[in-house]
Amino acid sequence: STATAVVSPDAIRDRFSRAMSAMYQAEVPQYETLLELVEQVNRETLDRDPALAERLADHDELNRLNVERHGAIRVGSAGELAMLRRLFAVMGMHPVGYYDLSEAGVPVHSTAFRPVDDAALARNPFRLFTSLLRLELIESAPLRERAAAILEARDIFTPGVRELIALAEAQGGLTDDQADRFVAEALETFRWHRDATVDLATYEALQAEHRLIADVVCFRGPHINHLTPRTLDIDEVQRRMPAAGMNPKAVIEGPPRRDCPILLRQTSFKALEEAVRFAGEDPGTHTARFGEIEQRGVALTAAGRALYDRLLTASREQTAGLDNAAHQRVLAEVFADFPDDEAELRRQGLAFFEYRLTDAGRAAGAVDERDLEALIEAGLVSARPITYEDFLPVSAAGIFQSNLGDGGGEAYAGNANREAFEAALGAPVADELALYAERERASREAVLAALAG
Ligand code: OOG
Ligand code: NI
Repeated sequence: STATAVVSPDAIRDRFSRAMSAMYQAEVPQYETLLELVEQVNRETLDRDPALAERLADHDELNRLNVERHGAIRVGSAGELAMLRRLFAVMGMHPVGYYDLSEAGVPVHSTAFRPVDDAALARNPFRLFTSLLRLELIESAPLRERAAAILEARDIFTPGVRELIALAEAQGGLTDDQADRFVAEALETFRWHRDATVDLATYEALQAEHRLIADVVCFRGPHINHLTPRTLDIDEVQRRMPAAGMNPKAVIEGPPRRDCPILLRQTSFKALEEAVRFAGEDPGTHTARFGEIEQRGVALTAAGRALYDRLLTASREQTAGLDNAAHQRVLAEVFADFPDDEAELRRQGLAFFEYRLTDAGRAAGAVDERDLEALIEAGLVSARPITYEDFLPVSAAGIFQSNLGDGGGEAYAGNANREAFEAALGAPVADELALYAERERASREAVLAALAG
């Protein structure tokens, strides 16, 4: 056999995310409209604010803006989740974080498959929020066993993708040609199927237990249920959605608008009711797929996250039932207690930053000063906010619920079970805070070592 170079996992992920986006545009035309709206608002925002454009370019954020997406899928069994882990690893996407949604009445727990190192994130940060159904939370034993049997009988992967995953593992990557085949084969797992695998009565029984259970169990595979572009002005996109024919959820999830954006703000348009066919040719409809947008800010430290969680909880007592404008006003008042200034966020240890030498710093020769704030003040070092690359459980619950409609949101006894999730996955999930802390630490050491001469 000819020895041929393997292509980088980053290149495969980039191809896959573009192929996924093209497939979803063909499947859900409203997604294409949403992409156009986001692109237009991003362009206007950058035109209006050249300083922002310069900062984003400087921070390696501008290149990735137009390819940046996250998607979401839901699977039904440990075997499916473990195989997905191997599939995503081929593209340099690894499980980060554990999210328990049962507390919010959604019988799943989740992780995000995403790239982890700086260069990979800068190239294409494509991520997939991946949820595993928790059949053990179904109370009725016969229904639980029926769902398990249906899931047991399906294979969500093509034989081709199974072979290529094994090949990638054995040879340490894929050649250009194999990578193209891998992308085409992998895409099949996430395609929409009009034909349900069950009859209408089974669908309705599962739907009555929880709409999400029917969505996971009754189809041939984990159809991609949304793809989310990143906007620079989520308030403006939300305002323009109705005129573009989209029905946005009531409120934007996450923190309020700020000078220094933190974490993640998200909103979505409501899921579409789509025609499906049940076994026995019964026609029906299924509601699963929706559109979502996000605006990302700086990653918070454990202290910053604790402050965010405390303020969000405090605001929730006051925001119940409010429209978005009023909701955002209350949030802004409550979040006045969260410093909105980069230097203050650094000094109080609330957010993660990456340090770099400035041109002056590179020219400075050996410097005695070891205090980073003093070095920043002297113009030798710059600090850039590290972008939050993960998700927020309270926001995710809000997104799930706005798409489950009536009958969603019943309570499951909140019981996180990270061990069970990792056992199903066949690997531990990385701790997102540790990843950000390591990036900050490495950049600080590098800067100080360079200045020590
Ligand atoms: C995932 C919902 C959560 C997000 O961005 O937090 C989500 C799903 O509906 O499967 O997409
Ligand atoms: Ni999402």
